[in-house]
Amino acid sequence: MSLHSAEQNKDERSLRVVRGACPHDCPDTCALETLVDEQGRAVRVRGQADHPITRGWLCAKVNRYLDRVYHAGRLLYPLKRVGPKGSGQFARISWDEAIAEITGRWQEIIAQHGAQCILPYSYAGTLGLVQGGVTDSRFWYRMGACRLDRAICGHAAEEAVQLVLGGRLAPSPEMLIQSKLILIWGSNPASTAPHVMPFLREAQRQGARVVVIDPIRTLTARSADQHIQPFPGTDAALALSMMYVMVHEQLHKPAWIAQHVLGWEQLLERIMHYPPAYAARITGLAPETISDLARQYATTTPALLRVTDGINRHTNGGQTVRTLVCLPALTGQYGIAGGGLMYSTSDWLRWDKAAKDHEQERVCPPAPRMVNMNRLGAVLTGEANPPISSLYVYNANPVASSPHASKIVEGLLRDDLFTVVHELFETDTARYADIVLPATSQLEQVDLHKPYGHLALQYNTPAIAPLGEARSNWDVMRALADAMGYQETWLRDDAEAVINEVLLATAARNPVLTDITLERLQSEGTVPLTFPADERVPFANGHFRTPSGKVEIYSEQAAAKGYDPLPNWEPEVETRVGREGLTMAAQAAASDALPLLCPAAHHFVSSSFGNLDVMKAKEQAPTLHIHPRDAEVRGIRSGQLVRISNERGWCHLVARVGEEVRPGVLATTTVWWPRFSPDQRNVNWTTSDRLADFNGGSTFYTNLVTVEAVDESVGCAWEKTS
Ligand SMILES: Nc1nc2c(c(=O)[nH]1)N[C@H]1C(S)=C(S)[C@@H](COP(=O)(O)OP(=O)(O)OC[C@H]3O[C@@H](n4cnc5c(=O)[nH]c(N)nc54)[C@H](O)[C@@H]3O)O[C@H]1N2
Ligand SMILES: Nc1nc2c(c(=O)[nH]1)N[C@H]1C(S)=C(S)[C@@H](COP(=O)(O)OP(=O)(O)OC[C@H]3O[C@@H](n4cnc5c(=O)[nH]c(N)nc54)[C@H](O)[C@@H]3O)O[C@H]1N2
Ligand code: SF4
Ligand SMILES: [Mo]
Repeated sequence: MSLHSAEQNKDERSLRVVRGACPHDCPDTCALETLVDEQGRAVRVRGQADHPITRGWLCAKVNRYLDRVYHAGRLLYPLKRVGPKGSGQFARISWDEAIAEITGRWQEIIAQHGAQCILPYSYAGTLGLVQGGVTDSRFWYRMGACRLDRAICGHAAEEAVQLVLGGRLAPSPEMLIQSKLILIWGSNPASTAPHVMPFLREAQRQGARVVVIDPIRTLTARSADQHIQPFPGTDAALALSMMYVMVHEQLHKPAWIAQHVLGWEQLLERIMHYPPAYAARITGLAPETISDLARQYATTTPALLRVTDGINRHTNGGQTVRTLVCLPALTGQYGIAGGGLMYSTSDWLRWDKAAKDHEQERVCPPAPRMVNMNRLGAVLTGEANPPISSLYVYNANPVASSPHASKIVEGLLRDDLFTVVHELFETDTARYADIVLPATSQLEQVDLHKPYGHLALQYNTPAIAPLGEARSNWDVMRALADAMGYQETWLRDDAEAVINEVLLATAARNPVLTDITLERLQSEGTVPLTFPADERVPFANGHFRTPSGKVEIYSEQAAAKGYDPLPNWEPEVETRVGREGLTMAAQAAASDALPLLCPAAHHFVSSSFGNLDVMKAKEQAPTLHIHPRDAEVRGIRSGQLVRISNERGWCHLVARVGEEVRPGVLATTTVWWPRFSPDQRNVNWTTSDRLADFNGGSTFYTNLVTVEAVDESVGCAWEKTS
């Protein structure tokens, strides 16, 4: 032991260790340990050593969580706007004044226009049961506020998985080591679920092959055994063509299919339209690459398919994911340890809805209209009738992270819109607020976390007192309920009581909570769901959660929703790929619009962490990756400022010329705060608020833009803001 660590250990003996949960939107849901000194100050955050997935380490972002908690920009007091909207001019007010002003305005709105004119807007600031789920429902349902369809992330994929398998069941990452072939398809765990990576490496050491299918050479792709780069939005054609090869070479498993699949004959007919020579024209891959991938997949067992939400953010995202999810059925990979699909573990445990939401209580008015969060700009500027009169934003930063941002800003500038933002920081969204409320960080609040990437519950005990006058989401809901005169105990209970109620109600009908109590969660922090190891392989009993109990390739439920009853490839709405194939001229022109992908950045979680200097420095710049061929025709050099634009808007990015992307495809990572970007705007000034084919999903990655170099003088604008 070095002198340094000996001293550190001695120092640490005087510190209190508090167990918590990472609140961020990440499948790893890490177990945190916060070390708190005698003055009540957190001095270190680390990963819990004996947690099955966290295993003692945190990602690059949350390793610096204290930089976030004690950031100089933390909002500490309620504020009221004193300058024009968006000017960032605020004056301090008390909580009593803030709550009185908000509820006073709401009572007027309710009397004049109805509660459906008040819109709560939230997403993934924290995934906790109380500070997320319960905050999203109880108070708003009691009021009868406008409903929000929280469809910004994985809605199309979720529905696709639901239609085919009837539920989101996935193996926990530990099971990866049983796989012999792992297809990572439109997913980038090295950045977005980093605790999957050690299991992936272990699998590789034991002889498994890892193939990444992604138009971008991601961090995950760089360490794979093979990287296949299809043109974006063409994956369903690739999967159908793999099926074609399997059937032609009789590599599929007819007996398994006969027993477990609904709609095989109908699918077969579709598959026949996708010989590799045709799919090659669509995907931009060589026909041999497709045949070879099909053979690898069909002849290796167990073979695991990892799909996450990245690939679903296209106009054809629902059908794409649905087609991919059918692949394991062709070779009977469902129900095998180390095989099948790794999408999400969410449906092993679903919280009891009645206990969580209290929606059916007699005091709650009937559910009013619902608006889709992807349409926020449109909703604020005319799509909603009667118009939205008040917007209450928490757990979200729409000006940075929601599509078609210029429309959102236009809406937020409305003089007749009363906007409240509950936040830790003065985000680009908070700047447009009439009232800003200070929020607690995870170290300052109680919560319970149910992961979507593994199988252990995580309790979050507060480690420190709230900074300044910061309050948790649920505590603000309780104060608002009080001021609105709502008497119900389920709007007054504290976070522990809420957790206890939901746990008890859920445990009464789901055996995975057997013996899991609030007391146990509080004392142990991490508590694995209680079910036997042999039941941890999804669908091992051959039963699927669909109406027929089978893998539903043909789906009556899809047909009833007006979707194609079968999986298929549809060209995207904005694309260079039609049914005849990819229309990339041999001689690409500078004026050609190209598809721009904008997936997750390694050092941010959506826009969270985007205000930390250390993370900005690591991300370097809002970068545009462009292939040398496409850069050359446009006269673009690395380091140069470029303008990307389409009919929705434009922004400036810093070019990086290289082979991170295939020719004809652009990429940037998201999301940079507009405030810290050139000209105070980011890529979401160009992304579309069109909805995906399934379930109102977002379509951030169906985005054709033109690119041009800008003159050097604009370059200074980036230097100044960075
Ligand atoms: N560091 C970090 N971690 C995060 C997040 C973050 O912002 N930063 N965000 C969190 C959230 S909210 C989510 S939803 C998850 C997302 O987790 P992931 O799904 O892993 O992440 P994404 O980066 O959205 O997309 C994954 C990959 O899909 C690829 N992709 C996009 N379109 C296509 C396509 O048409 N075909 C193919 N084959 N690939 C395509 C992208 O190039 C990208 O590399 O990550 C979570 N974790
Ligand atoms: N261009 C582009 N845009 C994207 C994506 C993309 O791939 N490309 N990905 C999309 C995806 S997958 C997602 S999930 C969305 C996420 O979009 P959002 O849910 O809006 O996520 P963030 O931008 O991280 O904003 C969350 C905000 O909540 C705040 N917050 C954190 N904890 C608390 C709390 O306890 N209380 C309160 N009141 N606030 C809190 C944080 O400080 C942060 O500002 O972004 C989407 N945006
Ligand atoms: S963001 Fe993900 S990897 Fe990082 S600490 Fe949180 S749960 Fe773990
Ligand atoms: Mo997401």
